[in-house]
Amino acid sequence: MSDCLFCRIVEREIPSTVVAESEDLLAFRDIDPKAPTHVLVIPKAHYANAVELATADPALAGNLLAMAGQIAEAEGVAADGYRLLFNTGKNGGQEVFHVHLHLFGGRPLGPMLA
Ligand code: IU
Repeated sequence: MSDCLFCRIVEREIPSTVVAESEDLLAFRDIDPKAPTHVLVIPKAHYANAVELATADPALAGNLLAMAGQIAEAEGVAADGYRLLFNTGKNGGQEVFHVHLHLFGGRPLGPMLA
């Protein structure tokens, strides 16, 4: 989808700082990090949200979670813990409608909701 920001990041039309990549997945640093480690993990194929991805391709959804775990290890945040988050839809705070798993780590993150 040429009008999708994250599809354009996948195509390298928009630059990003890539931290991991596979045939089907890409992980890059969030442009506006909310924690010392803030990485977005996305499927290269376009799905609007996490449920759409998991319904269409459960194996890919699982691989996406597994990649997040590998990145947490590589970033050195796994031992102390981290947060994985899918914002879903407008009320869920989703702003980019290409599914992305937020990985936050490197500091205590506090309660889930303010
Ligand atoms: P959200 O879950 O859709 O609200 O998260 C979108 C994220 O995408 C947000 O944390 C932005 O900082 C991030 N982002 C980015 O990394 N690169 C961009 O060019 C844009 C947004 I626009």
